[in-house]
Amino acid sequence: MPAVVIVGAQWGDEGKGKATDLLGGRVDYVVKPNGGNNAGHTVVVNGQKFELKLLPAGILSENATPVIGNGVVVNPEALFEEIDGLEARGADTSKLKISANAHLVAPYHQTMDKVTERFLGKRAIGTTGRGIGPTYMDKVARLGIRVQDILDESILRQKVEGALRQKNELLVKVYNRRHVEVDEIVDYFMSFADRLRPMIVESTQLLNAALDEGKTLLMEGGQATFLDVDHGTYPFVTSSNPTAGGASVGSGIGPTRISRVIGIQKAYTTRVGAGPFPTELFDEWGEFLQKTGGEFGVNTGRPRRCGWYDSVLARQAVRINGFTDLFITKLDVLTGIEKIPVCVAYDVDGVRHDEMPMTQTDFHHAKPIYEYFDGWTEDITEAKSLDELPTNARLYLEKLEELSGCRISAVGVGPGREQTIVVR
Ligand code: 2SA
Ligand code: GDP
Ligand code: MG
Repeated sequence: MPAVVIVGAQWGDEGKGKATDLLGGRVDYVVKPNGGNNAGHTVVVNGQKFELKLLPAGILSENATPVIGNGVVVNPEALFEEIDGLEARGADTSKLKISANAHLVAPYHQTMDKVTERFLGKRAIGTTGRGIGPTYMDKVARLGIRVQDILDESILRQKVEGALRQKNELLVKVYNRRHVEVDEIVDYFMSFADRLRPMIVESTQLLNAALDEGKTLLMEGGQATFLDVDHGTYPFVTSSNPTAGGASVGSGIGPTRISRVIGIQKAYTTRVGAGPFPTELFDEWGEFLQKTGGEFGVNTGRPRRCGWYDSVLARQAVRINGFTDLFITKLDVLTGIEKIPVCVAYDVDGVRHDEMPMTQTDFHHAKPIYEYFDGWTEDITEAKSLDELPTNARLYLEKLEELSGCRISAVGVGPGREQTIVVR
């Protein structure tokens, strides 16, 4: 397996951290291609819980070299806070490499994120407030500051001057915020330069050379398919491309070098932040999933909205990403439910849609059409193979395979690294 991509197949928090951790032990490099410290990945190793935000979850895999790819936006303060936190707990972060082309998150990006959300009022996106959107905006507007800019203070100053000329107009005249000084931002970034410098690499050459030598790598997508700025539930999305194609762009690994694309999916669905969610539950079942699944944001602590598995979304995710495999997580959370509803199609104002509707308006009006599958009551958290699962749990998985159109290659039965059934 030369290059493998892991993608969130829903709205995030599917258990990508756990999947990466599991596969990370078998690869030479783990690359984060998109997002920033808006991510939140939980990895439980020997009962010890680690929460990764900006760093790839693969940093916990002893033999893999972690790489922050060109498509990532790096908040240097958050980076070193996370590194120091991990080091204090005995993790080795010394191999971390960061792409010279990755963009830097500045304090003014965070201000803009929060003020924009306030301006949007009831149309707010429910962002993580980490400045991710405004940093990607500057990247596309060609006003971004890149990691490599800290290698030369005079270049950094030129870039900051350019960025602030436009930014201060906005901050002061539109957002009613204080004027930001060039020195303040240059000094801020330069204060991280000594620690950052040794980590900076030309990451596409490094990674492609590794593949040439027969080494293996895992690309660990942040966020998820329906938070993708192109394919997600726009405008309730993040500002990067967390889909499989985005992993290629965000790491500089050509699509032909990718052999497997693994979609991570919960056995039900959750979402943090605003935006449409057809199978969302507002009753005691929603509370059941939230409580049993421990559905709270890793990064912001926000409660996650919960609902049943949506196979319309699953089919769309399989299509967009070209998944070769699915990893179904949190099957254990469904234990004890007598009849498990699965959304098979939508009803949009009286019209049946078997696939994702074309317009956002229709998706907002989509009501789930459910089929019901028999549940199980046996504890499955110790199961090591499909044979050890109750018949109805196996049938539920078979149904998901059939409805999504993609084979299931692994199943999560608990948060622990070892609580995974690997099928193939
Ligand atoms: P942003 O901050 O600009 O990326 O927010 C835009 C939308 O993307 C959603 N988003 C996420 N959704 C789920 N999980 C994410 N990471 C954290 C976690 C979330 C947390 O793993 O738990 O701690 O709250 C994540 N990051 C971004 C966000 O909710 C907006 O809907
Ligand atoms: P990510 O953003 O996709 O990496 O996912 P998060 O780490 O934000 O959220 C997934 C949560 O589910 C974490 O608390 C994991 O420890 C937990 N988890 C992952 N897989 C399983 C599983 O199979 N069963 C249970 N019960 N929890 C799981
Ligand atoms: Mg998460």
